Amino acid sequence: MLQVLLWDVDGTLAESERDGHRVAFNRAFESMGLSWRWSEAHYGTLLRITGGRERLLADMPAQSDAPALADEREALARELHRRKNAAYAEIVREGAIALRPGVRELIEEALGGGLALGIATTTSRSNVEALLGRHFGAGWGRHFAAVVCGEDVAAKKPDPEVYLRALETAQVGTLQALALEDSPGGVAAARAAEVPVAVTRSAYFPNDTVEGVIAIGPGLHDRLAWVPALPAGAAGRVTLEDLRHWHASMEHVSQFG
Ligand code: XBP
Ligand code: MG
Repeated sequence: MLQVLLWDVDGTLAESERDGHRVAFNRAFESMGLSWRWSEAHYGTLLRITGGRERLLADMPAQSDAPALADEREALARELHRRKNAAYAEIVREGAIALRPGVRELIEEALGGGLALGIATTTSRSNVEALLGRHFGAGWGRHFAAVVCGEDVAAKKPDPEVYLRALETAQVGTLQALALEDSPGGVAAARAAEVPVAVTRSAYFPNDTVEGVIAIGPGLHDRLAWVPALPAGAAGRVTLEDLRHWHASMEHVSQFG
């Protein structure tokens, strides 16, 4: 039986990449006198690499003025990442990053309906604190049985570690959990941990191939646009009952991009 909802953060709780992390990376470049700027399209390709510091290192070979030595690159990536996270928190505090439609309602319904909540993300803890603090207030952590972030794992998604730790912390088995994800890497992580996963398509992963998930849809705001189709009912957002339905039937569906 379903007992805990494990939320991915970037792309799932909020469209935080294009107008949040990307803009913050560019502010960090500027603050260090670097001419590097990540366009919306280029950032989309970089999102294949999970983790902001890892993303910075992956892009350095393409920058002619990046340091030559591996140690220097590491140090620069670390400082840029620190500045990026500070800038991201600022952007979130200014109110620029909304929750995706249907997210707040589902979280509130879960809290009222006896379903535990967890976070399973590869983003930094400070980013999670900023986003959830902004939208649910300073005491948001009280409502979450597990909050596993990038710093808590040795290997980020698509490695299953973040999910395995979330299950362990929330003290539930794989089949008592449901992961909500938006990216192929996130889906791979949940599947490798054997956690059933539902996909809310996001701006940067609108058509990517997704296989072996229990539901796929354009977002939590429209329950009638999902695969597998839900039993007839009113139009509107995806409800807890809808998640329980998918989880109980555990059909495996795929969409090919
Ligand atoms: C998405 C990510 C993160 C963020 C940036 O994480 O890959 O790397 O883009 O985060 P998820 P950091 O979808 O699992 O929440 O800069 O803090 O690494
Ligand atoms: Mg994501």
